[in-house]
Amino acid sequence: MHHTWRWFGPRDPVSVDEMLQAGVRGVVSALHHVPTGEVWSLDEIKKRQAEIAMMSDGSPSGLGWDVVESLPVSEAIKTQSGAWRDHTQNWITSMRHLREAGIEVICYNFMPVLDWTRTDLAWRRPNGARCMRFDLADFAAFDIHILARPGAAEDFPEPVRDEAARRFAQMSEDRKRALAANVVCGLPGAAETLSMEDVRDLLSSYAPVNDQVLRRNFHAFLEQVAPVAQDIGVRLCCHPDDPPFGLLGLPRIMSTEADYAERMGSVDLPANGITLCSGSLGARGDNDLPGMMRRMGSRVHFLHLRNVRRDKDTVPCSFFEDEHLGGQTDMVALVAEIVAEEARRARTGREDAQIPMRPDHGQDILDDIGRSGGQPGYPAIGRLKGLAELRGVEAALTRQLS
Ligand code: DNO
Repeated sequence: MHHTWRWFGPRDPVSVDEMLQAGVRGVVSALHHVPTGEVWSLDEIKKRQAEIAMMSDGSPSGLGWDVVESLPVSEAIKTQSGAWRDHTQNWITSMRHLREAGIEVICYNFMPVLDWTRTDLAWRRPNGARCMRFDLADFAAFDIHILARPGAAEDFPEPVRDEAARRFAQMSEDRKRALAANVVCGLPGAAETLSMEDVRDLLSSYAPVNDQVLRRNFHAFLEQVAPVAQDIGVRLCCHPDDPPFGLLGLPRIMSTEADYAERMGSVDLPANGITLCSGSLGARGDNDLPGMMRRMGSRVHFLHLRNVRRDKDTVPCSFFEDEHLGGQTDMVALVAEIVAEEARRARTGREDAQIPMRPDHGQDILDDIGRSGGQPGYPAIGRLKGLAELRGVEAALTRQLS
């Protein structure tokens, strides 16, 4: 695996020096400051590359910008409304600029409105570590009682509804505010603090977009972008839904192996690939991660290795982000499948034999706790620990093979 690290740019409290010391070989980044739908200029791309290439004392880091995460797909494209045609052309132009700058792997997602969502961003584990958690009853309390979305109650089984009502009745105003802020953290515009009215407006823009329409719009997008990617040597990799089940009445179309197979088949080109995110997909007990890697490995262009523990095996369910070798995905089995896929690629002379991987998320441990200004889930030490564990597994498995 090619070991990478997500860096949010110069404002990220985790520096280039620190990721280098954590042992990474490459960087995953994005131009978060460019509004969604606009073109990423070659100048801005090169500026980020220069930032990545330099340590804080000005010496070379030896690191490059290897993967884009994410080149965002606008809501207009997903709903085929407003300026969606211009946005698609701009997305293609950005992709061409990235390729011109030497970047070949582009991660994106096609999740309506919600990129990711959790109810707790710093949930305490018994050993004092903090992690992110999705609690279904808390989410239902938000959806039914705080957001007051019409029809929300029907979307949850009765015991969850009852539990949500009981919890909501006992919630302080502070807890209600915190819960709402946590849930909307992964929404576009969350940084500017969305009101519940804003969230309802965002959701209502999806009223005409059901599951089938979203699948059609995704297909139309892929038909435009994938042949260009194939032609210029870019590998596109779609990130799964996080969590991988329907929420807030929105359609979800990248949650299972069948979804992935359908999307890849719809434009059957190697450039139309996937991001295998074991954490997102692992929130469904029916997603077999090692099996997915075995069956779809040739189209996996990017790996997010992370682990979750589900409270129950229902879909949807509550879960928390466990340690990288904890949780319910058999990480050793998954890494073994990755190592096998890389060996297959090497045998057939594929230039992308090494798949970029990043330790996805990490628990807040040691000095991570209380370090402010970071993105939830992206602490320095928690991720370093995850990376170290994953590298250890990989090293042991590769030694066995040779
Ligand atoms: C959260 C991430 C997602 C991911 C995008 C990829 O931590 O996994 O925000 O970057 O969904 O498009």
